[in-house]
Amino acid sequence: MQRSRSLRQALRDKEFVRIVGAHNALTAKLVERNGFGGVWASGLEIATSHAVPDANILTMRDHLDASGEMANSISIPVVADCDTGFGNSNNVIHMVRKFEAAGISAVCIEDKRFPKVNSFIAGRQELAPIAEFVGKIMAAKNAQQTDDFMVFARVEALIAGWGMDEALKRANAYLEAGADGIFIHSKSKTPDEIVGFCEKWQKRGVLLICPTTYPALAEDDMQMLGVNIVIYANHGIRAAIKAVNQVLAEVGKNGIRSIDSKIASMSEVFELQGMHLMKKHEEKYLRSEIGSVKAIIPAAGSKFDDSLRELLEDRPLAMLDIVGKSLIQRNVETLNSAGIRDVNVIVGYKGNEVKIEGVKIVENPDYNTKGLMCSILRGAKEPADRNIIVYSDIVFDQELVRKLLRKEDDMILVVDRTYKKTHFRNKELELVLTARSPLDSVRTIDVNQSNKVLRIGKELPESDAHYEFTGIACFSKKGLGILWKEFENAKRGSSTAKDLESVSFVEFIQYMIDRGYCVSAHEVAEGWMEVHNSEDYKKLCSILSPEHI
Ligand code: SPV
Ligand code: MG
Repeated sequence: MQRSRSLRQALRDKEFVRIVGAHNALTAKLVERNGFGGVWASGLEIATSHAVPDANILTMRDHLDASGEMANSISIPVVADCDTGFGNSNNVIHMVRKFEAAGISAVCIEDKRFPKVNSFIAGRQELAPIAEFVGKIMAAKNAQQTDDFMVFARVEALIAGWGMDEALKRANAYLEAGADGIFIHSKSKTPDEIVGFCEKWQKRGVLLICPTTYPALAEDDMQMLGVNIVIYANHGIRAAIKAVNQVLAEVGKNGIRSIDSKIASMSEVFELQGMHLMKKHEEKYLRSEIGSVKAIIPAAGSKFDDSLRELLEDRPLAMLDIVGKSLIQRNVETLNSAGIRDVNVIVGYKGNEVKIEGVKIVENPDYNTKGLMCSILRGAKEPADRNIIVYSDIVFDQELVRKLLRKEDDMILVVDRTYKKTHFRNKELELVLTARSPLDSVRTIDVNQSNKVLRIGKELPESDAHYEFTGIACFSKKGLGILWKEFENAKRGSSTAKDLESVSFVEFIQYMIDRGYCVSAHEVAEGWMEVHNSEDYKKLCSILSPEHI
């Protein structure tokens, strides 16, 4: 239901509507969250938020901007406090068109002379002649475009000290001129004056009150007196002033060490901003030349080299601390800086210890019985245009990722030609034989020649191998789809489906090659390192320590 219709409908349904003052989108959102029926775009609050007097110092544009932002951020009705209408009837016509177009449900104008001053300020409280204000109401009603938009007329006779009869006379005249409701204002410290008005008014039309100075009047009594809308006009901003002052005073004295429990959490702040929704939009709409990109990091396994045992007592390898930052955090940051936001981490062994923000965690409870291939496929649901798979025990630089993303082949493995120089690493390497030999030179350029993987695996004899697989691969949407399909077909067709579930990534890649699929090799000689054992670990820490950098 449209917002303006919902306010009119609520009044038609004889609902008692509570509206609360706000001065911007954030405060309007807080009003909505607390279950109120609408927002009062308060002139006092908007002026205060600009640190100027509530005395028509701000322009109509200032009020319109603030009220429009409020309407834009919430779905409950906004009633805009439009002071005296920002001028004469001509200004009122312009005002109604603008406020209605901005999604405001109702405007309220008051029968004081321009420039007005806030009703609680002693001294100058000049009333406009009745005829002049009646003209404004007629102008406003004729200017509105939709039937549901409402114009409320505010009677300031009690504020100005002109007495009850004058207040009733004015209220009647404004209702007759077409006002959709009368806002009767009082600055009395007790409810008596308003009660007196209500009794004489006898429910002649929609009635609004603003009990700032007479808070003792209970809502039940208001309803019995025929009040339809109560305006709690300024409690939000007064709460904010007090809370901000208290917190800042404490911060001034003691710093921020023990302040967190007294302020909103950052996640609450992001929630109010709508960050969650923005992230969803990003996934859907933020596209680059290469289309959408997803990263998959299988980090479920429980195996690691004995030399790392001491460092990994309470955590999986992905959480290995490298100079104050976990291995996985470093990799996620690298992927993010290469423009990849959709990062999926598959966890299993000590999965609860994988604490990292901004990624999707995918659980693999079968990490003990199922192999790497199963883990990867868990994270590969809903493939993107390009899908990067990265082992969790390596680090790499963003340039490598960027280059890889520029390649168009459907299945690409990043292979390193320098492995022979480092093969003392005492590790079973995943070796690779390709159709073309490595670029056999120290200095070389990437000529973007494609090379085809012929064989891959730990069993490949070193004498036959050209490269080592780095643990980084890239699949197009089509390539990943084929991988999925072949895995499912193999499971279905094979009498050894159980073995298939424990298959490693490179074992399945060899299976794909054997079935005639083309897997390309992207050759590198730098840009990545593994953390296989404590030697690797120490080397990496020294490279990444601030002194080294
Ligand atoms: C406002 O909130 O700006 C009002 C109500 O007009 S009052 O401050 O009570 O006049
Ligand atoms: Mg006001």
